[in-house]
Amino acid sequence: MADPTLWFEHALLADGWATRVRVETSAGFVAAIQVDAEPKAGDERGGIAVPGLPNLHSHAFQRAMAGLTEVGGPQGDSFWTWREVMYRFVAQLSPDDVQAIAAQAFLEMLESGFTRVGEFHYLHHDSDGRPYADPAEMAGRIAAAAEETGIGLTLLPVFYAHSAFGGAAPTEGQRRFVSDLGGYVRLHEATRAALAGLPDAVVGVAPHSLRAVTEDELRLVADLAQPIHIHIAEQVREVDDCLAWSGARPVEWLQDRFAVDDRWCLVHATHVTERERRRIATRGAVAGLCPVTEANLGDGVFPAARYLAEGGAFGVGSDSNVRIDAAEELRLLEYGQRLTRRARNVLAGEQGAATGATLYRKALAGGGQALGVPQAAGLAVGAAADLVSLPVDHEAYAARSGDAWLDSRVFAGGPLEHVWRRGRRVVADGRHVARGPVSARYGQTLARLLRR
Ligand code: NGQ
Ligand code: ZN
Repeated sequence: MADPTLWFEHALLADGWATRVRVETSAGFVAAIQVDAEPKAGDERGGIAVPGLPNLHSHAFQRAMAGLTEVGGPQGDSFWTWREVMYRFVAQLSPDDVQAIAAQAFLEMLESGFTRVGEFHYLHHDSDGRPYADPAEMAGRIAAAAEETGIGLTLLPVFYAHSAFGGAAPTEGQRRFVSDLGGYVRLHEATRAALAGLPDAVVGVAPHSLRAVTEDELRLVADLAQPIHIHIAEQVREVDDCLAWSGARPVEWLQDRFAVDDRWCLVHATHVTERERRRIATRGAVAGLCPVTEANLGDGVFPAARYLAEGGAFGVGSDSNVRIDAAEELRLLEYGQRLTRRARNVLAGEQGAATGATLYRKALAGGGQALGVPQAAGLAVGAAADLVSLPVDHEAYAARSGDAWLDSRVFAGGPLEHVWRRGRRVVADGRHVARGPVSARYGQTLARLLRR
C-alpha cells in the first residue's frame, strides 16, 4: 500500500501551531512536513491535527466488567471488594475471550484519541493456574488485538508471586497470574518472540506491586527490560501494610533501594509524602495517573499541583477501562485538584497557559517516556505518524485557535474526527474502521460470559 500523505487545516507541530500543513508519511513515520501548503489530489484531509495520546496503563480484560460493579454490597464497598469481583470475573476468561475484549477496548481507545497502550498484562495462565503450552498464549492474544485494531502496543508482562508484603503465598484468586522467576524469564522471552512481528511494539517489565514481589525478585525483574512499571501506594491500606511490614511507606521503600529514574513508571503513587513526591519528580520517573479509575475505585487524589510545580513527569492511563476517554482522564485530573483546592486552572502552571493544552503536552511527553517511545510536543519528522484530528468546523472548536482547541477538547466535549496510526487511518469520523466485526464479536463474548 502506498504511503499516505495527510493534509490539515491546522496542526500542532513540535515548535507550535501551524496552518495548512501537509504531512508525508513513509513506512509509518512522518517523512516530511510542509506548512502553508496546498493539498494535492489523493491527500487524506483533516481539520486540526495533534499527536495521539499514549495510554500508559490498561488492564484490557477489565473493560468487560465496566458498569457491572456499581451496585452496593453488604458491608461497605471498597477497592478490595471490587478486587474480589474482578478475581471471580477473570477466572472464567479464555484466550478467545481475552482477545475479543482487548480488541474492543483497544478500538475504543483509538476512538477516544489514544494511539498507544501500555498493557499491564498479568492474566498469563489457564484457569487452573497452569501455564498454557505456549507460555505467551495470552500475550499473543493481546498482540493480536493490537494488530486487529492498529493501536501501538507497549506490553508490560507482569511478574506476580505473592499476595502481601513480606512474600506471603499467593491466594487461589491469583492463580492465573503467578510465576516464579524462572517461569517469568521464559514468559518474557516467549512474549518478545510473540510480538516480534508487530511493528513498533515495545516489551517492558511490570513487577505488579510491592505486595506481589520480594526485594530480590524485584531486583532481577527490573534488570530484565525497560520501561519498568509498578502499581504503588494506590490505597491507604497498602501504605499502612507496608509501614507495618517494613517501617517505610511504599514509594519511600522503593526509592531507598532502587534508582527510581526515568526507566520507571510509578502507577498511581496516590499516597505520597512531600519527600517521596519530590524524589519522584527529581529522579525523572513518570507518575502513571489514572484519574477515572482512581475515582471509581475510591483511591484518593494524587498531589498533582505540587508535583507538576516540581517539574514531575506524568502520563495518563485508563487502567480498569470502566470508561475509555483520553480527554476525560485529563479533565478529571484537573477537576480533582480544583475540587480539593477550591481553585481554578490549578495545573496550567503559569499565567496565560491553557490548562487543557498544557496537560495534553505533558501527558504526551510523560506517556511517551513511560511507554518507551519518546514523544515531541507536536508532529515531528522522524516520529511515528500517530495522530488525531479534530473537526475544525464543529461548534466546540469554531471561532477559536491554537491551545484553545485543546482546552475545548479537554473541557468542553469537543469531539474527535479521525485517527491515524503509523500513517494509516484507523478511525474515520469518530468510528473505528473495524468497529462492526470487533464489536459484534465482543457482544457475543459478553453475552456468553454474563449468562453464567
Ligand atoms: C489490578 N488494579 O492489578 O488490576 C489492580 C487491582 C491489585 C488497580 N490497582 C489488583 N487499579 O492491585 O491488587
Ligand atoms: Zn492497574
